[in-house]
Amino acid sequence: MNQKNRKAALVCALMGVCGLAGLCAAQPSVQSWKQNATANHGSSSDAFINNILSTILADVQKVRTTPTNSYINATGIPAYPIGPWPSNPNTPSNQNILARFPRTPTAQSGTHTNTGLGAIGLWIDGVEIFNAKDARSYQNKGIWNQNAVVVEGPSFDSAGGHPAPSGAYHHHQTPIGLRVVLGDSGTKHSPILGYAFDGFPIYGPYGFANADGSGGVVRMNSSYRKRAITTRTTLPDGTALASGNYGPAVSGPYPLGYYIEDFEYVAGLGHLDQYNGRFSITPDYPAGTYAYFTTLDASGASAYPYVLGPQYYGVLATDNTTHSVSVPAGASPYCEADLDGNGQIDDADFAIFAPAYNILMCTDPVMPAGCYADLNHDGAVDDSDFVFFASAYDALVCE
Ligand SMILES: [Ca+2]
Ligand SMILES: [Ca+2]
Repeated sequence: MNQKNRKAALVCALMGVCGLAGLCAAQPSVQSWKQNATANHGSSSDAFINNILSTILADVQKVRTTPTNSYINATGIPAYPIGPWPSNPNTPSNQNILARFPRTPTAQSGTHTNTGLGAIGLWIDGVEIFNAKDARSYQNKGIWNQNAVVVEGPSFDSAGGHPAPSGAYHHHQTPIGLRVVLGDSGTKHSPILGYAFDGFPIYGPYGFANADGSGGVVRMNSSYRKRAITTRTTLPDGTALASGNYGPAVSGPYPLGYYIEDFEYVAGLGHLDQYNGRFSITPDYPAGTYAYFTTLDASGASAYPYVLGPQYYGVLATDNTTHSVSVPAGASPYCEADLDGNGQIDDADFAIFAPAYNILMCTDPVMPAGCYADLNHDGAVDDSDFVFFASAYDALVCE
C-alpha cells in the first residue's frame, strides 16, 4: 500500500464507517457524483450544437476529497442530449468547473446568504444550478426581478436547461433530463440530484411524507404561493413601495409569477421551509440531513422557488462564488468503482460489486442504500456497470 492509499484508508477509518455493511460507504457527498470513466462526450439532436458538444467531455471528470471537503472538476456538460434552445443564441462551452462542497455542512446561525446570479451549486453530473432569477428586472431597478422559469421558459430544451451568454449550460428548476436518466418518476424517494454550495444535498421532487422517514413517498410541496395581487405596489413582506418603484400591473404581458416578488412564503403551507428544504431521514442519510428538494406542482410543472429558496440554508462555501477554489495537495482522488474507498480498485471492490450485480435493481429493498454499484447512475447494476467496473479494475489505482 503506497502512502496515498494508506492515507485514503486512514481517512476511511477516521470516518468510522468502514465496518458498515462491509464497505466504507455512506459518504453520499463523495459517492453521488456521476463521474465520466468512459470518455463520454456531450451530444445534441441539433447538428450545429452537436458539433460543439462532441468535443467536450460530459459529466464529472474528477472527485477529490479531504476529510472536510469534496472537490469536483466538471465541464458543466451532461451526458444526455441537450438543445436546441428556441430564440436563445448562446452556445454551450466547457466551463472548466472546480467546486468545493463541505462534507459536514453547517446550518447558518446568523443572517442567511442570498443566492446570487451564476451557479449556486452543481447537479451530480456537474451541470450548474442557477437560482430563479434571470438577471433582469423591471426598469433595471432590481425591485421586480424577472422569474427565469416564466420569462426564459420558452428557450429551455426538453431537459429543462439552456446556456447563458458565458456558455454555461444550466437549470433554474428541476433537471428534467437528469431525472429521466436516474428514473426519478415518483415511484420511490427521489435520488440526490446535486449539492448546493453550502454542502447540503438537493433531492428531486419526492420525499418521505414525514421527516422521520414514515408515511410513504409523496411529492414535496413548496411553502411559497402566488400572492393575491392585481397591482405591484407592495413587496411580499408588505412593504409599500414609492410609486416610482411600482412594477407593471398584473396583465397578459406580465402575468402573476412573472416576477420573483409575485410569490410569498407561508410557513407550514407545504412540507418545506423558506429555503425549500427540511431536515429529514432520506435513503442516503439514515440518520437524517437537511436537504433541499426540486419542487413541482400537482400538474408536474416546476413550482417556485424550484430548487433553493432566495437564500442558502447553510453556510456558503464562498470560494465557489468567487471562483477561487483550490485543491489542497493532500486531497485523495475518489473513483466510483473504488467501492470500499481505499484508493484502489481491486478484488475487495469486486466482492462488493458482485452481490449488487445479482440484485440488479436499485429499487430492490435488499440493495445497499445509495446503490453505489450503479456506476453509471441509471437505476440498475447491470452489464454496463460491469464494463465500467472492469475498465477501472484494469487501471487499479484511483487517480
Ligand atoms: Ca477499493
Ligand atoms: Ca447502472
